[in-house]
Amino acid sequence: MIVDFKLPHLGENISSADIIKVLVKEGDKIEIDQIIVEIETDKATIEVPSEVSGIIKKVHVKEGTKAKVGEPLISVEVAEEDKSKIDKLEKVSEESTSEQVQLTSQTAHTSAEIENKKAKAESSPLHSEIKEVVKEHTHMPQVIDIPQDIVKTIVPAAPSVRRFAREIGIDITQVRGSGPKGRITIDDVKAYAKLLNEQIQKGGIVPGVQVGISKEPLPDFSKWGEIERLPMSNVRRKTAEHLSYAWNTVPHVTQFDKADISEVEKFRKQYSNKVETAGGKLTVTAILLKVVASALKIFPQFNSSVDMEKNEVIYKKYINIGVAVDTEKGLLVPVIKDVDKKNITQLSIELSEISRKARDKKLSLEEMQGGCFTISNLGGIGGTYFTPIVNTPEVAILGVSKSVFEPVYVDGEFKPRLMLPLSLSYDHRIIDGADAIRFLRWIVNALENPLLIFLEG
Ligand code: CAO
Repeated sequence: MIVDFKLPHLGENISSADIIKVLVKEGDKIEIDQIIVEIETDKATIEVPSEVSGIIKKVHVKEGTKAKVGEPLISVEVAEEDKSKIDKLEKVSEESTSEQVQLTSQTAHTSAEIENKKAKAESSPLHSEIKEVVKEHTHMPQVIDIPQDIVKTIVPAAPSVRRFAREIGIDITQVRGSGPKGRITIDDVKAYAKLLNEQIQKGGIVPGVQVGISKEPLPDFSKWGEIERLPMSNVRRKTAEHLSYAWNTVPHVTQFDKADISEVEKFRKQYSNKVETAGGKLTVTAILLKVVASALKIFPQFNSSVDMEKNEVIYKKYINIGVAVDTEKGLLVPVIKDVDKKNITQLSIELSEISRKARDKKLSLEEMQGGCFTISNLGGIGGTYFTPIVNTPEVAILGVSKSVFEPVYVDGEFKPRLMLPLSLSYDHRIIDGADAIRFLRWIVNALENPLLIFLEG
């Protein structure tokens, strides 16, 4: 049986993508989840995995060209054992809407057949059970408002799985994938839906569901003057949704402090040429990455996540730090992996690379995932202090503002010292105020006495 594997739906307002790399050729035997092409939208570079295994009969796209959503990427002669997978995909009404279909057999389906399948999927006990739960709770003053298409580009799930989630009212971004590379399966969605049901019954907090917040209708702004309505970019919509979720679910506290970075600045100036020759830019952000990595080792609760469903705290044994990057499209947070194992020159090079990639829209999904803690440095632009929002499921974020010379009382006299304002926002469910100020003080001390990193970090 030959199936066409088509370019999946990529999000609202995205009708096509650039084909960056074609990683397969005719005659290749491919496996499920094997990456077949790399595409680029205005948001990021995305690897498109196959949903079928078999022999490639035809490759329909070429590198450097554009493909429309729904256009066939490859035709595959599907292996026998894959037929059940296709059946399963069809069962969840992959073909039940008039929207783009990613996987279709060459056998045409009549609209009556499609309607039949849709009715079948919708009458399945799980489908109606979950719909019922969602419906039952929508009369409450709450929002079960789960925009799906914004994040399709960064959620590793097949369109059929996304569609299934959407049909039963589940926010797929909240579902943890158990498949290869964190891929979300239909079973993951069902398990999450079950959990959601249980949590709603218990009255608990459910990720992705904002309980107790009613929508306020917007006034008609045009009554007071000219207005213009423009669609939000994907990055902006995703940021808005993620930050609202973080703000609504995390009890935030922000702690402020100041570090005297006069000596760090001398070091930075002294070695900036050397680092530049190596391909990086020695900035306060690169130095902070090193300092924060040491602090996370000493204060492991800052390198954790909270699992309220299981009443557990997850401690991570690795140190990956996200850096907020201001781009034309909005805020992106690429993640530098294993920061504790890299020196400041390596971190400077990597930081320069990922910020460039973020601004050039070249970040891969992998480069934006797996963060343990975030640094947000607005100091290059200005400002004294700010209150950053914790980048959930992380539990703390360090905001950095502009360093300025201030008179500081040292050894009986005022001296001009370069002072760096720091703002630490943290999740008060897991971090107490005393822990937060100890953590921030350690960072300040390490910036003022970098040997502390070798002594304790
Ligand atoms: N105080 C004073 N000067 C600072 C500074 C600070 N805290 N941080 C950076 N600078 C200076 C740098 O030294 C550099 O000066 P020169 O060009 O004279 O060398 C200049 O500002 C620009 O720095 P940079 O941006 O090139 O380098 P960086 O490594 O410090 O920052 C990055 C990288 C990605 C963090 C930054 O470019 C950026 O995008 N910041 C915005 C982050 C953001 O939007 N956060 C808000 C998120 S909402 O919580």
